[in-house]
Amino acid sequence: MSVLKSVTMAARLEASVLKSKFKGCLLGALIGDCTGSPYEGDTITHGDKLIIQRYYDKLEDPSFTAPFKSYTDDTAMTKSVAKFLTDKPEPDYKFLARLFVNEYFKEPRRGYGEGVVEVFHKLKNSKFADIYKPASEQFLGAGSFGNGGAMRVAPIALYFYDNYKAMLEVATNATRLTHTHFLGVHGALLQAVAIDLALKFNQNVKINPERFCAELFRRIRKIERIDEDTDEIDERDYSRKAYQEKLKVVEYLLGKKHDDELDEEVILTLGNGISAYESVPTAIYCFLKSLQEIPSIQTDNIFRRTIQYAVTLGGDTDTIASMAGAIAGAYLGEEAVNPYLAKHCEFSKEIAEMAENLYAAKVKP
Ligand code: AR6
Ligand code: MG
Repeated sequence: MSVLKSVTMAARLEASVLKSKFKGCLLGALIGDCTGSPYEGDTITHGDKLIIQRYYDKLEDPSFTAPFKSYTDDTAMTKSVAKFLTDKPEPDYKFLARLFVNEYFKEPRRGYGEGVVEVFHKLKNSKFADIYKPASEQFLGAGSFGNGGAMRVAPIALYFYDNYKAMLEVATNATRLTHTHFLGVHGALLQAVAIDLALKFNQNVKINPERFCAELFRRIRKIERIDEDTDEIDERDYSRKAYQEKLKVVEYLLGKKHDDELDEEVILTLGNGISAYESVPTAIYCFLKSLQEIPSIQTDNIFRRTIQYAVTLGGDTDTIASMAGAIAGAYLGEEAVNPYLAKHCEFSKEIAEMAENLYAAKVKP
């Protein structure tokens, strides 16, 4: 079945299925964040992969009673984005900026990026006079290309599931409050588009990874082109096609046989860093690769496999697993989420409620 046909079918998803997918998506974002954060910054060896397998086995074991895993800035900011959508009838970006800042000053030790903290201070000190100015001044005016916009975009992709144009517009404006570099913005849009596409697949229909990737490529090409037109870019600036190039690599890697060396190649070519460019395509790859069995990971569950695989790549594990988990959850819905795995994560009950509120705010009875 073609991707487009599947998407059309998905427009007719039953209400209960849609609600379950909203919850699956935000739970995926949370679980990837909480369970990935203990491995943040690590280089993962073959032995570590076995330990990570046992770690997830334990988290899914009903008799395991260790304290929960804490969430980080990924979830702190995702919470604010969800609230921004549910609490106001129209997008109010000053409200969102205030939510980000309040959340940060309430709990500053959630692992925020080093640059973005400066934006929060400037927003607060300027009393939110010009909400886009502090972000535009980052990195000597270049703007941040960190993955902070992408890691928190899931609620926007869900809320605007029926209005693609609005989804791209709101995701852009919400990202630019902290990230103005085009790689940061396009990365957030690619993550939103991936969630949107996954959401619209019937969870019982098998996704063809190559076709999914080709559809993403088609959509990101449009997004990267739009900016070329408006910004009068030098044609030789190939980085303006950065995400198209990355998706070509995703497709190439999907065609290769799995072994530990392939993981090395994934890290070298797609990346596992804190820039959007080195993490959003990686998260998409983690999801698409996990649609099939991975020899080093023992589970039948695609949702868990996606998150576990993302963590075994090391680097920015919490954010990459969070983004990959959001895509997997949007496809599979809440039913794919092991309740014990969820219970081991701080805020899992609350994030599921936030997903329900988001659904209720959108799909009025
Ligand atoms: N030039 C040089 N370095 C940059 C640039 C740039 N234009 N943009 C970003 N960086 P930041 P985030 C580097 O602070 O995106 C946390 O672990 C720079 O080293 O905007 O919100 C989160 O969980 C900068 O400090 O934060 C995310 O996983 C860093 O990228 C991750 O950090 C992050 O950019 C990114 O958070
Ligand atoms: Mg992170």
